[in-house]
Amino acid sequence: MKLGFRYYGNKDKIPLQYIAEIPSVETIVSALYDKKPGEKWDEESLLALKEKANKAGLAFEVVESIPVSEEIKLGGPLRDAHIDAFLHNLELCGKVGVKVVCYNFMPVFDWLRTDMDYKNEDGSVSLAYIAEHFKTVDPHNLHLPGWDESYSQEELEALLKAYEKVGHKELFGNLVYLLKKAMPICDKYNISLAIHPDDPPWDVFGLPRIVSNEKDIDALLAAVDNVHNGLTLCTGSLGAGRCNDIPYLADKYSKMGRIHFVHLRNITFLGDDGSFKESGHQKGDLDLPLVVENLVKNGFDGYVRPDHGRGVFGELPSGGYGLYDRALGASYIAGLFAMAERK
Ligand code: DNO
Repeated sequence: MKLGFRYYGNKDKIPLQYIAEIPSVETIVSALYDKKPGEKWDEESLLALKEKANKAGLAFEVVESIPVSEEIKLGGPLRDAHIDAFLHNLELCGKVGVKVVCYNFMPVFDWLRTDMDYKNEDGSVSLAYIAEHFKTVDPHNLHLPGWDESYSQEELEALLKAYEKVGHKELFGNLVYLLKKAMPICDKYNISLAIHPDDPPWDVFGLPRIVSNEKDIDALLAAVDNVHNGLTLCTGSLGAGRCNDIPYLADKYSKMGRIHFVHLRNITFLGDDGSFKESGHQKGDLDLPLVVENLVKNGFDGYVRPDHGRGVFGELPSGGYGLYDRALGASYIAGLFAMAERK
């Protein structure tokens, strides 16, 4: 496996040099974050990012993400123009040597949490999803921690309305439509698309989600049966669904060669109502050593990165993307793989 670390470009508070100093990290996981969904990227900026990474001794082989516009997900009138831009960006990634592009197809919201500073007993701070708190969140008057205000309340209303006509079936059809257009570029550059599962893995605010469990993933891989149509196995996202057996899914989809990227973090369930907290990488209810064992057993040679960390060592909670706990996570992941590979 190749270990990566997310880097938010020039606006990232964590210098690239620090990332390069984390043992075993080989590549940044990054993107052109100032570009909007549906907008075309330019080769110079992508190359500049690559050169910056290379100067620090790191590769740039994973993009997270090329954002998918709501028009594409809705199958709206601008869909084809936005798909053109998506394909253009994918092609640029291929040209500059990126191997995997992570993306998601969640309507309107990406990952969702209700609490950004859940206090752990040891004094560290986690992101959490508390079902009771979620009940008080009103999408028509949205105040959600971590919601990056990608849309104004007005835009959000319009989107919620537009999605009234788009159920699971339509959303799935729109994803397949995009993927079929993307595969020739993936084949040409040997670059893989790796969809990020829904986080949490169930519908929210009545919006459909279609990458939440084994059945969803089976349907998606079968609909576009090309090795470049693959998965980001995000253990923490899928793992929040009690029906998802993560070591089993890791085994099944790596055997099929369809896992290209792994976000490896743990969660701890808080009761039976869907609540959970992110417990870093080492501790929690998911059996990550077994996940790694299964990946290695099947010859997995894709990319892995630590995911959201806790706030530790006095580092302010930073939406999961601080340095310290992710660096601890990277070391833990490297250790798990070293052991499994030795076996
Ligand atoms: C959260 C991330 C997600 C992920 C996107 C992929 O921290 O894992 O925002 O980048 O869903 O498109």
